[in-house]
Amino acid sequence: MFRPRDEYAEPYRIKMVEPIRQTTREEREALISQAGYNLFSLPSEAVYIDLLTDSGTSAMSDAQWAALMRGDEAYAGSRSYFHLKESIKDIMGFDYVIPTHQGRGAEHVLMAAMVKQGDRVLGNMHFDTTEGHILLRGAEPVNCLRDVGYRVSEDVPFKGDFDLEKLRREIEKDPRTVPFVLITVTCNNNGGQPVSMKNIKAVSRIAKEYGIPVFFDAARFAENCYFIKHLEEGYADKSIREIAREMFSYGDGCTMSAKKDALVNIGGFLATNNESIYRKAIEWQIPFEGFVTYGGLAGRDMEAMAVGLQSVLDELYLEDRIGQVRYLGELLIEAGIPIVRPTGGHGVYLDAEAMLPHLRRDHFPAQCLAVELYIEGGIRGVELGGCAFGREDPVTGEAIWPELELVRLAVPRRVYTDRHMKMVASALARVKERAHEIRGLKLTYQAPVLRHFTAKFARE
Ligand code: PM9
Repeated sequence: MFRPRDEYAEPYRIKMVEPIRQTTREEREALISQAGYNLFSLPSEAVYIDLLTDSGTSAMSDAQWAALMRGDEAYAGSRSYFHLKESIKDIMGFDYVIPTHQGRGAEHVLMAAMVKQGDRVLGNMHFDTTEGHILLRGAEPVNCLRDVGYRVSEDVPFKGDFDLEKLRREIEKDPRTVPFVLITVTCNNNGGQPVSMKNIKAVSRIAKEYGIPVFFDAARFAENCYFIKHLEEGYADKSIREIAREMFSYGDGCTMSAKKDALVNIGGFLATNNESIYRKAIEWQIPFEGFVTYGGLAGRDMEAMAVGLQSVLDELYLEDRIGQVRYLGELLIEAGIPIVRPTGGHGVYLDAEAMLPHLRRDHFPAQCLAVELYIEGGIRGVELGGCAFGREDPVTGEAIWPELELVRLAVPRRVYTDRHMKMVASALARVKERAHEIRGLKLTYQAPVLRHFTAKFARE
């Protein structure tokens, strides 16, 4: 299935480094308190190992740095736009391409073109920015993940799959209110869990019965294809490129945050085969992102994306990248830390409720755990729990809690070594020893949408 990690090494040489510094525990205590116990408010220089996100944090290859120099900075008709378009057509098969400044730009353009008040956007599990954009359109985000996807310790493959019965039930409530179905590959909220080809094919067939378009959130498409190759019958002998081609053939288009699997530091796009969706979307792209052939990006960014999209298909790269995430997971399991099983593509997710069982949901256990890991080792993760996905009922004002209360340790691509992973595991083992002493947090400030980015907390 997967080659053991000690049978291979990184399939690259490192020829540029960025020094990082360590802070003292006292410094970290003061900094996190000044930051209102929100890790987004920390200066990155006060972080030793930054696992806040795998987004925009990848190390680019020599080929990508060289591509930057070829960027054509023309406002209209940039050569770099056509390179990007060719790369997307080659891998995904989509003809129409709208570059955007990053993934949420693509989400904005797609939602503005297709979603109206009262609609329901169905998905396996929408990510936070996706959910935010749906809510901003006055529509409802509906997750149709199968139940096992919420069961943290159950070690079964493809926990990103849709519950097909639920999908059909939701469509049948009123198909006219479903502008499209969105398949997020891999599923970020519940562990970077992949979606199987079988499930993707079935979702597409059901949506087509009702004439509903299917889009992918393709942020981590290559990681998803790697899991299909290794875990799904019939794909072992296919290349990642062939698997990607088949996967995208079941959809009408995709949004993509290129900051993940296009291995760049900024960028995104909307791509589709549907000309009328494309025409509607550019009406929003031009005022909000920029002209059709640059969409908020420099020509050089589009060149680096065009190259990154091709190089992410390299199986040795994917083996090393996903192998490192699994390695961190194994270290944590050995240390008795409860994590989402199996490990997914881009990070290890800690089960904060299991680790801090004495805290209530309104103590924000995942936020507490993320704060303690920072204080312990200067390691920054991100809360994906009651703060990121909780909401207040607009009528009653009561808290609505999400199913999961997780801390994600997202591993940037080609940035940290396995020794960094060992440091993370030992810091967490120390947090575990004093877990029963950890106090809750209370929310002192929240924005109406995407509150976790700017929330402030105080210690209980
Ligand atoms: N994801 C992440 O860390 C960055 C923002 S939250 C710290 O996982 C999916 C599946 C994502 C995603 C961003 C976006 C938005 C869309 N879909 O960040 O706007 O994981 O490029 O992409 C983040 P942008």
